[in-house]
Amino acid sequence: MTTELDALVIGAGFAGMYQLHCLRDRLGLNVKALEAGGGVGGTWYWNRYPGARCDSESHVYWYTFSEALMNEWEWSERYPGQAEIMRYLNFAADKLDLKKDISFNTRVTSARYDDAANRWHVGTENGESYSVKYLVTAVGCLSTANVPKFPGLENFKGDWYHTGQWPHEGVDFTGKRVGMIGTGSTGIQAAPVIAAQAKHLTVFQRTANYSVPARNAPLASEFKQYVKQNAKGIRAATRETLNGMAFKIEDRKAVETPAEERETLYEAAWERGGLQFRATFQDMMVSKEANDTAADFVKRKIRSIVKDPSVAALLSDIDHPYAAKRPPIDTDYFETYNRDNVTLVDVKSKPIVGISEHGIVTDDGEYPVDIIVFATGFDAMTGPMLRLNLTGRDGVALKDVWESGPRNYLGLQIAGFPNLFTITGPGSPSVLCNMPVAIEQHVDWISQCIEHMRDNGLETIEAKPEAVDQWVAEVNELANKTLLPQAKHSWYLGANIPGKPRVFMPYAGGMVRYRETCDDVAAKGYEGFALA
Ligand code: NA7
Repeated sequence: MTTELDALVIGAGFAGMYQLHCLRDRLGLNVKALEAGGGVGGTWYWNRYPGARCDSESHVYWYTFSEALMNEWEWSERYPGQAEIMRYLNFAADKLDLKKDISFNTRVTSARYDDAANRWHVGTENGESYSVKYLVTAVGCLSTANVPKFPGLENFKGDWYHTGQWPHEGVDFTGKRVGMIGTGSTGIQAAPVIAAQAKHLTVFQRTANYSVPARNAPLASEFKQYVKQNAKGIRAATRETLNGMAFKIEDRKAVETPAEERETLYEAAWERGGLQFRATFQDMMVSKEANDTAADFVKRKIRSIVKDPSVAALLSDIDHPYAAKRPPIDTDYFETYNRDNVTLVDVKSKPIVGISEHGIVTDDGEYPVDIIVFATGFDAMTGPMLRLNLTGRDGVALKDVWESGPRNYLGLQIAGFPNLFTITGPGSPSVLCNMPVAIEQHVDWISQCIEHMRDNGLETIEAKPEAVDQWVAEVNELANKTLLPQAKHSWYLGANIPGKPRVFMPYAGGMVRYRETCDDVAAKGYEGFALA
């Protein structure tokens, strides 16, 4: 039995939920969403590890398309935690009555374009099949967990978990020796919480990382009131910044600011906490000299917090510019290394060679542990798309089209894959932007495009190969104007996955320019797309 629909949305996180709402309630299409998880929430459904929290502040981390939703919700903390975000997304799904049109526990395993019928045939793990005109992927950027292939893991006698596939019932670390691999945003959030409960925590660090205090706190009732009264203004502010946040990147340059004044400004930003640290100077991400001033400041902070000089040296031996990898923010991360029950192991100089029955084995010997936590990240951006096994026109597989890296137009469409739209994938600002802002822009654009097609009796829209070539070149050029590609181990570059092509994947030109480009393309009759 094949279910015939106008459209199918893959995923029911922030993106899939809004896309379902737009296509069903604004355009009146016959549409469904398929979701691998047992509920809505996307990344927040899976990432239930201790300390999981959003790095965007709560007053900008929500839907802004509906005043009713904004009026009825109130966040409790400066940064929303995983459980509160799940409550919010369930609240939104219920308000919009979305769940009745979402199939949960339904993983898409194939999607094939049928040239003759101009339909997408979509298959699921459960053996269901769908035939649809429009297919929209809302699969997130960080949904394909990366568990490194360490030999011997299958023989490990303890328990192991990847942070992105965390058990719903939680993990009790009481009295346990825990080994955690990875010091990205996730490891940096998890370490203090695990250390507070476990008998011992050993952190295995390959690349030392910067982190700035988050300074999370409950929101004061005055601030909650301010958000309620200024919701529209806050929304407008997030549409005017490069990164979809409500704060502006300062106009001043680090290289033109006297050292003493610079130090005062960094100190104030450190005290304020959060991703805003990156906005202290406008040249921080384009000038190595400017960036070095921030890098040096954070490294000095690390050395002042961590009491053991050899541990402090390892933690501050950072090999990339500040924020060239996704910059973490934390609650007591560096302070955690002052605890008696925490050990740092350098696996850059002495790599992990395997897992034994009883622990983690490096070039230096065996570290016995009861539980291994893999905070080892994701096959980012392309991973979730490739896992869908997409086949376009003439039976061409996406994995072949993207063999040397992602190729698309505006990050929205792939040549040879008609009527397939991707939300916040590679080639779009996505992970360099506050995600709900990027998602709302993409979903609005896609929905208006489908409406345009319907109103004009059009059957297919497809990116032109020459538009793809130009877009890929522009994405590369914009990245190369920044320091972002200089972090050799970054998941932005695919460098965390062995064998993955090294291509800087997100669009680094900023959300404002990106939005203007997409609007301009639409205003010019969808320039760069073939419409038929
Ligand atoms: P990240 O940022 O990709 O971090 C993964 C960490 O795991 C990082 O420190 C890696 O070291 C480490 N890692 C990965 N593979 C290995 C192996 N084989 N050996 C040792 N260490 C390894 O993932 P996160 O989950 O922390 O964050 C992902 C995003 O989620 C985050 O940026 C936010 O946008 C939200 P490496 O740096 O590669 O040397």
